[in-house]
Amino acid sequence: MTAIETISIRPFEDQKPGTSGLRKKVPVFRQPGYTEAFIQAIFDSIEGHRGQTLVLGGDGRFYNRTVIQTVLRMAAANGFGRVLVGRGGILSTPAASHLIRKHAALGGIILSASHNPGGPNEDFGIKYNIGNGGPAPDNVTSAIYARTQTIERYLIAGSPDVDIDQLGTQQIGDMQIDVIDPVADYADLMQDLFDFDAIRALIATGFQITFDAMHAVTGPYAKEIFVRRLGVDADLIRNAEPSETFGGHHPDPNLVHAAELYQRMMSDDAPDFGAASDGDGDRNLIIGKGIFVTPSDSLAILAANAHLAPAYRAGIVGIARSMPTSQAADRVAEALGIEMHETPTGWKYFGNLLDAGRVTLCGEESAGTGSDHVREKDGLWAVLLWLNILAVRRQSVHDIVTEHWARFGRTFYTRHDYENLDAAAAAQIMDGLGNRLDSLAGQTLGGLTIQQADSFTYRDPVDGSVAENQGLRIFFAGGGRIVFRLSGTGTSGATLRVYLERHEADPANHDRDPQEALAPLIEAAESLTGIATITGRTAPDVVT
Ligand code: G16
Repeated sequence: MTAIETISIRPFEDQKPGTSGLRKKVPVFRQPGYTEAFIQAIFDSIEGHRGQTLVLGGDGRFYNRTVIQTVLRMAAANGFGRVLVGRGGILSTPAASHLIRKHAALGGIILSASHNPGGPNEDFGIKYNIGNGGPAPDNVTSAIYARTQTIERYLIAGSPDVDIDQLGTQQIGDMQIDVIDPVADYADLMQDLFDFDAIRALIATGFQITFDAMHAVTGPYAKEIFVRRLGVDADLIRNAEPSETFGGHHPDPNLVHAAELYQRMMSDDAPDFGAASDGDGDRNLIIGKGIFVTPSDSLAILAANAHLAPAYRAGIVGIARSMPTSQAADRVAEALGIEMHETPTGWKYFGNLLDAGRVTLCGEESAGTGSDHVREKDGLWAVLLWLNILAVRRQSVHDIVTEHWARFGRTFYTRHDYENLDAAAAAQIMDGLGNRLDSLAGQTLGGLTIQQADSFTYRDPVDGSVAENQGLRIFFAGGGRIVFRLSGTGTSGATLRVYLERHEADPANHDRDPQEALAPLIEAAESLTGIATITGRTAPDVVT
């Protein structure tokens, strides 16, 4: 008989989930009872979990293995019937989403702080996904948070560690634990969606692909899919051994943290196609020889070409993008005569639209793209859809992108991040602008006229739920837009994100540098908010 222990605890005040689950520094999670309190709050808030199946895995970062054992013991004590856990405690976020759907699990717990660094003093995270495979929506995360504020005990089985490194079935009391291959099901799903023969044929012509797994979870997935199933040269898969500290780097696939890949793709002897993914495998970076494709453009181009891949041959029914993502995809939706939805930042807001069959593709400026095949963004899926399109069109990434711009116009886009700001200063900037929104229309800033200004509110067309205060939007005459928003994924201080865009129809101007093409808007952002005066920062920390 396995003993079930009831351990008394006091609530922790700071367990409010952010954009994507609870993210904190490892020492915060290591406080006695902290991790257990949050997991118990999840179990206490989901009804009917007795006897049900839970999917469990993480991105392999420091503390992953410890928390996997804690969740297993607590799931047994709370009466779950079965847990499917990835071998070594590993599951990429999209692979976990797929497994939840495939096995009709009640939900899943994914341990990840995404693109944030890992290590004893770095970041860790816990997120709960519901039965559709997607991130818990606001009503679920609110219930979890409410429970963390009153929690007084957690339940845990007094059992030894489970061997998570051997495939097979084990038990804790009445609960069955299946340690499964984290890669196989996901790789099969990708092979079902895409034309692997066509991609293999493209590679056989000498088309060179390089992929940077950033020492994160996608290494084993990339080896199976790209090397074993598609014939990519193994030497072109870089940083494919997952590490608990991501080799000491940020597993963030952007031009700052994947700078080496970027330099290589801009060199004279660059491969034809370069890509990277993040800590938990849901983000993507796409770079062609000599050309970086912004996530917003990538969504638009994938939407315009998706019908070239078997899974989307019948056409896509609709597109959704997060509000700060550029409006490039809207032009494609208009041309295709399909629905277009604008949601708040956070993949959880796409779930209802996908479940209702209103959209097929979703995307975010924060390097996330995905489809209705799972309910998470999916880094390798995006890479494979690009490869499938390239295999059919037999053109370079550069030509595909510039042809897209010639047809739809180019939406110049950039995001400026001010990281680790004093919370009061960040609030002063947001409140200062937020309080003046009603008086801005008609004002002119450096030759740009403000047409409209508001705070974004989303009404979900499927269940009618409302999300308010999702970012401040300033629209200018002529189609320019600036969005101001505070990040919900950081673990120290506040991060202010400023998103800037404008549409340019004339192909003669499409080669311009985005920072230069957006300079008047960048200046307008400063005069609207006084970021430099309030924070003392004269330039953003990260420009993407
Ligand atoms: C998470 C969410 C995304 C969101 C991103 C950025 O991504 O899943 O939907 O766009 O955070 O959020 P923020 O601007 O609030 O920092 P990930 O990859 O970190 O899980």
